[in-house]
Amino acid sequence: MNEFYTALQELKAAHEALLSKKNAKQEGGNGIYDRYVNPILTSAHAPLHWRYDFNPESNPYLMERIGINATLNSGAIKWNGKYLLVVRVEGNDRKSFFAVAESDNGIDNFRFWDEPVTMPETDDPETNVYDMRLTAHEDGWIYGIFCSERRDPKAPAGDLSSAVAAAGIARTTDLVHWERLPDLKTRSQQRNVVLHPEFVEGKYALYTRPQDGFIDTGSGGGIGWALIDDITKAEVTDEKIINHRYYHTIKEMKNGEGPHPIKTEKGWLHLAHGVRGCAAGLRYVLYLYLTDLDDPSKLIAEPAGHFMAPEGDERTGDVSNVLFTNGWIADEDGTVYIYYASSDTRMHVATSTIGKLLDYVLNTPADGYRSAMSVENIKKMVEKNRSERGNNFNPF
Ligand code: BGC
Ligand code: BMA
Repeated sequence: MNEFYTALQELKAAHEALLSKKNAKQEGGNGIYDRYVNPILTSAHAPLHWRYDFNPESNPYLMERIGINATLNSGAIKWNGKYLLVVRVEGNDRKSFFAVAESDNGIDNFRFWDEPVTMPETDDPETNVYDMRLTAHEDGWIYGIFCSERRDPKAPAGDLSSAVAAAGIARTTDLVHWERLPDLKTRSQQRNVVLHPEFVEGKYALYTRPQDGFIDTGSGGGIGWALIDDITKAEVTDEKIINHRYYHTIKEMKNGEGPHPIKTEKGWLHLAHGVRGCAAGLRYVLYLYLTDLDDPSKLIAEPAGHFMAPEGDERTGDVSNVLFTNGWIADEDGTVYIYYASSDTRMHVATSTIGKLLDYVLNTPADGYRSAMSVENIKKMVEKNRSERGNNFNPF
């Protein structure tokens, strides 16, 4: 018995040490954002009381009864002065669910709330839920739109992998009690659906990602835009693509909106992911683009290539070579907290500012779609630096 309690104490002490660990900015960097030394959430951060039965009689070996496999793709919101993530927590059973984790400063000491979110199901319950985007809408509700996935009813008997993805919609005022609304009605499968925070032409506006199949976007794909009359019976009737896929770019195979865009004086600042296929599988990276303040569906700037790509330890995990994001927080002082997951395994934060991100989107060369154009961009840079050499400003 004593042994049990000693072991339990050690377990709790190690957990507390992990949760209270301070984070620090990584040295170096590219001037655009800062990465941090430690991931902000891992499976080991999951509360012990979700995983262990603390009773020595029913759990004499102090075994973990319910294993947590990963903490990934999290929605984010600043709420009552705290930085909250609605984390996709995945159990060893491969089911994911949502759980809120809270931090005072947005960069460390994230702690899960006592219990995972109880998300109401619809009449046709899904198998799995994931990747929630949070939007505090001007209608007063906080919405969570997420992927609701079930086995493809048309799949042949032996095919236990084919699935269909739809957008689940729920809303809350306290992030504890959620009202589930009907899933988004749309012609195609949908993942990566995001609610714009303001009404547009008096309607709710959604970023969508129409696709033909579960994985393949097929002839579809691109980030779409749709206006919705009634969010309690949301249906996409008309959808236009506002951010396209292109051959030989970081989003050749597919792309999708991350969290909802941030409103800035120069336009709506968007964070998205782009995917290309290669011998190692799908490679997911993050990119930014800017749309018009008065017409959020109108693209005004988009730097070439990725904004962030997997680096170092981020490169490996359950699904290696993946950075994915569905949450960021723009603070009152202009700091932007970018919450991203690496390789479908753990959560990280990177920080930047609205000023820096706008400078990045407006002054990074756009994609010329050909090697020769990339060389031209570098030559322009060299020429600029050469002409400024005379004034001792930038010797090289
Ligand atoms: C997984 C997602 C993944 C999707 C497409 C789902 O079953 O849960 O993480 O994005 O498949 O590969
Ligand atoms: C999906 C996404 C994410 C995931 C990624 C890589 O399509 O929706 O859930 O991070 O694939 O596996």
